[in-house]
Amino acid sequence: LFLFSMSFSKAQTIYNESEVPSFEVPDPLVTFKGKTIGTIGDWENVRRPELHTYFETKVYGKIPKNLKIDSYKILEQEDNALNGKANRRQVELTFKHNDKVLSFTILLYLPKKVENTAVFLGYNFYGNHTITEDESVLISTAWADNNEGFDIVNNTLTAASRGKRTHRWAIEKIIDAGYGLATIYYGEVDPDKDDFSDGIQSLLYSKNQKHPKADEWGSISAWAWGLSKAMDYFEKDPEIDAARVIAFGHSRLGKAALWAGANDKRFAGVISNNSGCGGAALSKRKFGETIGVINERFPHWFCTNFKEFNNKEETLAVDQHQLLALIAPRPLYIASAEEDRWADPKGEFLSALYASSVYELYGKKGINIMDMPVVNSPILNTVAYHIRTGKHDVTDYDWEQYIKWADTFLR
Ligand code: GTR
Repeated sequence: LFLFSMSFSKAQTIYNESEVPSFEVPDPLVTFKGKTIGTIGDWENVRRPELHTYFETKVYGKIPKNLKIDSYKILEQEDNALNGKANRRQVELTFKHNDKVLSFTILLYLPKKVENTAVFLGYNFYGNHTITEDESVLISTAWADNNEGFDIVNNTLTAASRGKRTHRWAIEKIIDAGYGLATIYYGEVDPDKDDFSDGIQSLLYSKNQKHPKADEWGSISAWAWGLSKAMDYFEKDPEIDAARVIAFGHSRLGKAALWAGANDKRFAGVISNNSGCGGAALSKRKFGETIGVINERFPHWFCTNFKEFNNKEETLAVDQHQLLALIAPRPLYIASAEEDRWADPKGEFLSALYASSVYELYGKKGINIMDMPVVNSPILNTVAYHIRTGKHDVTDYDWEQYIKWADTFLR
């Protein structure tokens, strides 16, 4: 997919700093009507709600109803997983509405030596069984995009791809540091295709509705919803400290993690790994992927209203730094990769920098340098940032920084 995206829009894609048109981003601390915000109260009661509503109705789309977990079931559990270091649990959450049913399964590893565990929660792209060699991890039967590299044929996940994504999930490091890891195959919540007859949206349609309304949820909102429902489950699980859960996501799933953190204040923090356009990167800075390109290739990710801004980024009343600001004062980590120019590392950095004024309002330390740091030199403040060497990916280096940063506020 990534290679495809590089060639798709080669003609228009800007990869040269000198070609980036000048742009202006709106101030998080000035309301749409021009009033300057100087207090936490005004931010929380006036500015934050108007920004949230804008992102909800113009960018990602509203979640029509707060559907509760109908039931949950422990499908499998083991007290001696990962060479005896961890408990493993696979928990299926089921949702019902309008005679339709949707289930998704959370794979959980919790360190044995810790009680009331803080957890990293994040989706995976190709099934829970790809994140580990552990033979006991169940293989999802949900729809998957055909992909030879992951042995997916007839849109079905297979055992041949067990463990194929271990390099993105530093499970041992996470467990050894005393954290739990929870992951979900994102296709179980909403299959990643331009088809609104399936996925969680389909449970909540009104009579004869076949597509979300222009201001209703696309797939990113659906995935964000799923993270919040996992949180509903964590609140019932005595072994998990629901007050210390960090939403994590890479790329499109990083976009979902950010939106989940903006919607749901129960998340203690958010990590956006290479989330790019429609995630951490500024939209008005037209470097790499743009709104027009993302909406054309993935028409189902954002709400229909977002298409108004195709090639008209300047008409957006917000930009992505204000999405980041919605997470304040909770810790937020934005990570880029040097070779991931499609995601615009500088646009991701500037977004974290421009969100920082809201963190400062709360007396928290945001990004306090104006220029991007050099590669592999993380800034581990409440707003954290790094750009590492290498490609669009999640690496051990990334996880080492996330753990170090989480230790500063979750311990
Ligand atoms: C790309 C897309 C990016 C990013 C990425 C991914 O094709 O253009 O916005 O989301 O996919 O999720 O891997």
